[in-house]
Amino acid sequence: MQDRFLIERIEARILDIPTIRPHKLSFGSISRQSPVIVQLWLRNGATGFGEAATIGGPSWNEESPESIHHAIANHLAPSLIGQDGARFEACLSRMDLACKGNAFAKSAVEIALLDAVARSLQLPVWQLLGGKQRDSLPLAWTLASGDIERDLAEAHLRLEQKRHRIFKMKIGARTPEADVAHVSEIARGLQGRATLTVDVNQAWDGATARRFLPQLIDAGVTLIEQPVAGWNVPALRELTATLHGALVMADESVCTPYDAMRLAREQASHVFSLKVAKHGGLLRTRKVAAIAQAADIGWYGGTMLETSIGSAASAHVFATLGGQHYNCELFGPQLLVDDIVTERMAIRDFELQLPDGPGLGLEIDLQQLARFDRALAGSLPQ
Ligand code: MUC
Ligand code: MG
Repeated sequence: MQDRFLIERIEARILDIPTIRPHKLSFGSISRQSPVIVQLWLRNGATGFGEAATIGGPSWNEESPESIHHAIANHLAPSLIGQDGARFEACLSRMDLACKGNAFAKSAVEIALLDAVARSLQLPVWQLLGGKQRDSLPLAWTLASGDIERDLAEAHLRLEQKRHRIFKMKIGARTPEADVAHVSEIARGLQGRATLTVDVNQAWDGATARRFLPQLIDAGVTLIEQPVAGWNVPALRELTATLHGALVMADESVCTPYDAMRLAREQASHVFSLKVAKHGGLLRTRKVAAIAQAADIGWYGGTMLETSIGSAASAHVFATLGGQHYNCELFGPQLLVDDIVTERMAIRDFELQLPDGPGLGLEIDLQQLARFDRALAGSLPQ
């Protein structure tokens, strides 16, 4: 047993951080994020931070901030205390024994573990994941205010600032006709200056998708994310085989490596949206990415709208991946009114710059953590 990496303590807290504007998706509108932040202490004195964020409580998938907190405090943390924290895979197995599923909760703990061990070794987390293959990642922004004028103003500003030139539109809440009109108007307003994608977040059935996706492609959309329900792999496969002029991306359909194997076997999508939380951590994200690569499926660096902690963790693993690459959308910090780090990752020339410091390469602002801590709400000056 390597005593110096012994896990001594793990704590989790739920934060409530408002968003800069309402963020509208097919299943609802959010005006705050409630990330669960994990802090993990090793015997050698090093600490690490991890995060799992959901969107709209348990409405994106089964886990909620409260269930994540519960799983960590009652099952995952007790399974790891006293263990050798440098044995990452063994720690994941222990968490699997203690708790079925709960991928988001496990990922928050695993990120904190890698951060703590990497800090002890004075290495960046990407070094523990195989080494980086890129220093920056092209960064998308999501237009989801629900208002065309506001969406266009946001897009123009971000183009001028050289921050984003890939824009994802959230559709599926209104009629498909209204969505096509909305996307077409945004496309006209941007006059070919940006790459346009849509995320339907499972809202359509196969017939609706077959009828309306070609109209979105005509309007200029080049990447279509999760047009049908997560379970509806037959429809996803058919769209992948028959649509021309755009790529089909699986998001809610691809969480575990077993999901990835099924989609790969059936060639049911052109691209996987990789998300550290839904895959259950950084190491398991690499496993899903390996399946994508072996099946000639591209990858895209997805987000659950995390703060800088979760976004940096995702950037670290995405930067290690090879294969066909379809950008990332780690813009969560920019959607929040404030952050919990002293300095955010830089965005330059439309790309997110990967931190190089030890661990996740971020300094956590403990005052900000306390300021947004749900359990302390009202007890501190805002
Ligand atoms: C999703 O389903 O991709 C990511 C970006 C965004 O705006 O919402 C999310 C969730
Ligand atoms: Mg999605």
